[in-house]
Amino acid sequence: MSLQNFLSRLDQLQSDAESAFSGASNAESLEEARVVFLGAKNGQFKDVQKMLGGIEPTDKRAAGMRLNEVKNAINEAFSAAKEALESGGGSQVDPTFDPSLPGTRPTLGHIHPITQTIDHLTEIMGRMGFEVAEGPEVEDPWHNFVALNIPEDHPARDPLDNFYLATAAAGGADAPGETGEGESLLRSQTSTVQIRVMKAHQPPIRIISLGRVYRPDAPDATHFPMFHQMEGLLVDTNVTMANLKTVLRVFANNYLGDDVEIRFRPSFFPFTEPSVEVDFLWNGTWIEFGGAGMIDPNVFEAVGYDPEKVSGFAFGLGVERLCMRRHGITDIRDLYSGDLRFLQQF
Ligand code: FA5
Repeated sequence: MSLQNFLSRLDQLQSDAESAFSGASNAESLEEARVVFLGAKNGQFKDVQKMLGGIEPTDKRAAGMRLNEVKNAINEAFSAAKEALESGGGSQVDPTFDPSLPGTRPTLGHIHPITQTIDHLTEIMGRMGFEVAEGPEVEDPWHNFVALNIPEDHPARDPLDNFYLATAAAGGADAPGETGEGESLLRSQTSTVQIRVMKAHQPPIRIISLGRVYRPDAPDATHFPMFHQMEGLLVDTNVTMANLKTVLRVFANNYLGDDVEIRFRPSFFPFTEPSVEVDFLWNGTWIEFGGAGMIDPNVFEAVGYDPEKVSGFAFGLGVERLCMRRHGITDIRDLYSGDLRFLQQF
């Protein structure tokens, strides 16, 4: 065999082996290719190596040198392909991939404006030392009414004003008779969390609780059957209405701006005495954001506190109304329409 033929056979072998190794898409096909080219018995390299015997003695040295080079190159190509497969990057290029086509932009999630508002309110109240407390959305009448001094015949307990559930009480009883005869309902106010926190902890207490509440209100621009409230509760000794007003004013100035004023209007809630409606003046209009007052002694007694020793205030503000005021939203229903063109503005 001429040297020329031998060398071109070697070149062909090297290029075949390299493309077979780099084209292997997994460990099995790489091993098959290795046996074809480097197999000790019938491998193609062995076959070519045998042809060395037919080369003229004067050309043997050059042929042998080239044979070694090709052997090293094929071994290196095999190691590189093996490493690429092991590191997870198959060397096979997807034939359908066209790098010149415009990409598909991944859709990014977006935090709902009410969740953003909850985070913001939590941050402002946290700076005044209020910690976050939570309670269940499915409540029993003891926590939703009885402990909050709302008697059996009070209109707030009317089935037309609440979502009663046809299941067993989910909140669990904290004391005998606290399950309200096994009924349960979707909580109509976050004031239930006041009771849960006071039952579990002794004063001083300084908490907020932000969450969903449910009422069968017909939806309109300012009402929705599911909405959120921010409950605040502070219990200590010698707490006064002035403390309540200061906390709410500092809150309003931080959330809505320095030019916001606050007003208390006399009102009635069974669980506070005295009770007030809280209005904020903003851009020339007084707007009601929630209710507040000093904790009624009957509530302290229901949770086992001595009303002679402790005093405190509570407030409950509508989160949607706060969010709407801050962002200039005119219809609460937009918040729950699921319309991304609206929601993505926040
Ligand atoms: C209460 O729910 C009392 N628990 C507040 C309270 C807490 C008083 C602690 C005293 C002490 P009220 O029913 O007024 O109060 O509701 C409070 C606020 O929730 C309202 O001012 C309003 O901002 C908001 N709100 C009430 N109903 C709806 C509704 N259907 N949709 C949206 N927001 C509502």
